[in-house]
Amino acid sequence: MHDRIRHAGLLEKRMSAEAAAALIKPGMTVAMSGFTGAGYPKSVPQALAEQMEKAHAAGTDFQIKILTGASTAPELDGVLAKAGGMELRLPYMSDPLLRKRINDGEIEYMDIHLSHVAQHAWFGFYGDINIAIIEVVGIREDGSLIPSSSVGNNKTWLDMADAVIIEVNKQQSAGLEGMHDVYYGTALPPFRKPIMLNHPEDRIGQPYMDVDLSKVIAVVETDAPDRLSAFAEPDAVSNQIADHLLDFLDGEIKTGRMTDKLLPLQSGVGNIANAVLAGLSRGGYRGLKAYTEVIQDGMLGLIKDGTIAFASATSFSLSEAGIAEFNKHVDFYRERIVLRTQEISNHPELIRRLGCVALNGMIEADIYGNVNSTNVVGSHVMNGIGGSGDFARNGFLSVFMSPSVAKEGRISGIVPFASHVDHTEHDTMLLITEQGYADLRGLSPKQRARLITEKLAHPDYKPMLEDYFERALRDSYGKHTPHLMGEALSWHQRYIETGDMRL
Ligand code: 0RQ
Repeated sequence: MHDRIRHAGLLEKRMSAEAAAALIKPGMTVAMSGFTGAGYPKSVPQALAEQMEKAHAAGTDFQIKILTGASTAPELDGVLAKAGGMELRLPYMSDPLLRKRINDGEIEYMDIHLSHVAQHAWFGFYGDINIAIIEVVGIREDGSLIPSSSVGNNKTWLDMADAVIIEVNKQQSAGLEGMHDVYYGTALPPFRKPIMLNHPEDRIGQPYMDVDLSKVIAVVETDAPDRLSAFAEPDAVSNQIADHLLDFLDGEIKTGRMTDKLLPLQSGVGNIANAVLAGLSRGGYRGLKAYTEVIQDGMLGLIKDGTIAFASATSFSLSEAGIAEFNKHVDFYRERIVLRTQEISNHPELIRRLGCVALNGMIEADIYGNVNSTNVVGSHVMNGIGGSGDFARNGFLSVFMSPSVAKEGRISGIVPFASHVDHTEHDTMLLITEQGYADLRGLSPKQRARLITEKLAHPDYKPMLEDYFERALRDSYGKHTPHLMGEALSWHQRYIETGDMRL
């Protein structure tokens, strides 16, 4: 028997990616595996894109709606965006070409909290799911599926879809088997029950995914690596941000709000979050826990050196070196990592119970602490909110970090009014730039405005913010959250007109 496909019936369903892609028809809703460039189908989407291009060349429209776990890769989002084959895409994405098409107004994109996606699908908000395409490491004798390098929404897609295409990727380490915990206890209101997970390392599900074998219409074999996520080497700015976070955490330990084991860490995506995590190893912590979505290189390093004793996530997002390290020591990491469905990794009930410390990047914050994670100059989407809102709203601490300026100083990361709000002032507790940190807990709006300006703003922009706030204090319609409405977004408008927020 085939060593990766150990079920006789499914072995019979093997076919080429082209034949499997031909089963997908225009107008369908197709749900795919994949989360932060890991565990996405590698060959059927490429074959589908070719068929779409042929159809378009022949004058026939061929578009589908695509649902995933989170971001995928050029072989999925990139090729389908290029082929003009996407009518709608949700939730998180990060592919440059897809981003461009969305920002050019050619593709409808729905940005949704990652914990909401599965339940919204079950509630029927996205209509029927016609086909699920799911990458797995292998198929067991009983037909159950060994999940791949991400779990994401795969359980939901397998359960809900009318038909299923399975990609078996032999390049994924067989050592991933046993690392997953797929929870089958979710129900819909009013029948929901508490989820009995009390520690990041608790196992509440099963290592394999079930699939109704009668729904499987194709099994495709692949042999290709995940997208490799290259991270920028931590630079002076990200190291300063990490140092401010370490200072703050030391203060929390001294006041007794946390012990030196902290509370379970969540770390977002991107260069800053990755660098900050790597910086935590300088803090001298041992035996920490993580309850997070994504394991980037920085976290793998912390697990290796013992800073983090255990990490729960839904996905990996590793560089080439990170994947090599993981594959080489997979038995070590399997004892210290569990991958769950994203409805559990990002579940508000569990994040609140565990008291996560949420560490996420941001695009900009305003003087009152509203945070924009997604839309540059209020309209150009970068990646999406991902899970940052799940953790920021429900965590013990919500931390947002960014350099104080972007684009060689032409953009300030601290502005009078956020041009798009993902996390409101009610959800943000600690903001950090390389200039310092602002602890907003227990402060009123005007107190926040003074502290944010003083501690976080770049020297080029600090006098401008002080001037704005003083005039707002004097002339604002109301004095609770003083603003000059005609001027609040003028920095962004100036950037659009002159390419620089500075006067
Ligand atoms: O642009 O790529 O052209 O150089 O944004 O910025 O500073 O390298 O920071 O990689 O940490 O990303 C918010 C995007 C930050 C990320 C964001 C430009 C900047 C650069 C990247 P270039 P940095 P990071 C859980 C958590 C939302 C999702 C989330 C993110 C690029 O953290 O996607 O948190 N967060 N999920 O130049 C214009 C500004 C800018 C700006 C930065 N004010 N104006 N451009 N940039 N600030 C994980 C998941 O949910 C899956």
